[in-house]
Amino acid sequence: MTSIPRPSRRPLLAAGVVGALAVAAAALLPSTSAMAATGCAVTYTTNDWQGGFTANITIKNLGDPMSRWTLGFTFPNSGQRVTQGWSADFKQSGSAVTAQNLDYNGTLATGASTTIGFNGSWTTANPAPTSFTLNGVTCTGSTTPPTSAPPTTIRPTTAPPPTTTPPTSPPPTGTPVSINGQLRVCGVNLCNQYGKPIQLRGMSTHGLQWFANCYNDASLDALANDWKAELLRISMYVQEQGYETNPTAFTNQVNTLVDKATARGMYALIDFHTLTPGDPTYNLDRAKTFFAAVSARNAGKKNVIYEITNEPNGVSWTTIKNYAEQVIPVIRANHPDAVVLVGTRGWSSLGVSEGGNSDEIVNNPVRASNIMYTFHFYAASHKDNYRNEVQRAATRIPLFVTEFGTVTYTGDGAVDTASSNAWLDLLDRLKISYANWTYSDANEGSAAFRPGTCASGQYAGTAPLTTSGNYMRNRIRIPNNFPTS
Ligand code: IDC
Repeated sequence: MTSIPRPSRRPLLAAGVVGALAVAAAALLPSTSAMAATGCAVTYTTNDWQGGFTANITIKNLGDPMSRWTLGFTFPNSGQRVTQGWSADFKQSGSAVTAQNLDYNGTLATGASTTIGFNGSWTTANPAPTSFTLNGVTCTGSTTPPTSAPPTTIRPTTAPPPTTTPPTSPPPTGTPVSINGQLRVCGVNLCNQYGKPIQLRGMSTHGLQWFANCYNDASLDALANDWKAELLRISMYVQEQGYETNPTAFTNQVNTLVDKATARGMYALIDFHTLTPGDPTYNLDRAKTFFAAVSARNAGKKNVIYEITNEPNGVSWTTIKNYAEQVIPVIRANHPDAVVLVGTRGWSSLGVSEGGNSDEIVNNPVRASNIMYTFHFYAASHKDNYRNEVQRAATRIPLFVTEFGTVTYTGDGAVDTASSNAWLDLLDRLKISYANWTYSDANEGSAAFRPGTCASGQYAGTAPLTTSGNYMRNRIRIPNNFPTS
């Protein structure tokens, strides 16, 4: 990989637009009639950059309990579009937008709130909508913050109650999957079942065609219990004696490893490991066949994530996007709520290794929801200019580091500790999930185990580890305190 250094640029981040506040007639006025209780409060905030934005919407039901809901609003400006929504089914017609509840969040008790959101684009300006409806009832009130102080008579006259420190709760017990459940993309983050951003940390297999003897109950026990990893990336090469030589056998091997990850409460990332040729379209038919099979087989699982192409290279972003828009529906037809990951241009470098950057994705995102874009790096080869681009992109698109090495991009060489630290500190801070290349005993610097380890069958502890393995085990073992409410 070559890199073209670019000046680091910062996104134009406008302060959040503060939108509608509480707007329940019933709550604000003295009750004078026995009308059915309807009312809602909506908060609409955005983070804006040139041409795009992320919106978060909190809906509070101030009326009778409801079991399903549809939020409606109209964009003031004709250039405003919803591009990718989450936690609701968004539809747009002209400037009018509706967002309908999903299966899991339709019930809203009186006083209950739910939060939904979307990524959007705009052309000339991005003003907040001026009114919202919930099940057709207008959430009355202003969408701009009050400009004058409310009447003093409704201000509290006593000092607020003393603050009490909430009891510190012990870290949640359970496996990563039992704690976090079904994941979904929320804004630029990966969120758990409580809608809270999390980071998954784990390891990637090497090519299954070469290192099948490294993936068994003993090695996966070590990964789950000794390394305390949350994620196993299952790297199924398509060429190089991989999938194309025996689709059924490789599909079965992937499914067996999904089951082993599931049994240990880890997330399983199914990697369709395209590499050479770099045009994913070359493998489009194989991808459709493979993903139809694995998504049907694993549809009932909460812990499966799909990576539809490893490292596109030598092709345009448009080609990758076109591939993604053909493969994602195949997965969604069977496994509608699974997170799907899309490789990026230049060996999943967000385009940087081919002289580009993430603007091409921001300006032309894949038309699908609940997806993330992948970024790969090798710490001894890829440094500040790549880190700057990740930092810049991370405010605008959801990122997942499905592969990285502590060494050079050849997969070999010495561990670059300084650069690896800089990378992992950045990913931790941004809550970007990662898988390290590789959980294998390949005779190369990126492998976690010394050659011969897999034949010996002893994986736990530090004795079998290489420098890279020891480094990664220490990083991954750091407790990950997942939010549970
Ligand atoms: C490398 C392996 C190496 C193998 C080679 C074959 O480490 O043993 O001979 O693939 O193709 C990637 C790829 C990944 C590479 C890795 C290191 O996704 O397949 O593995 N790498 O070169 N992208 C950047 C680096």
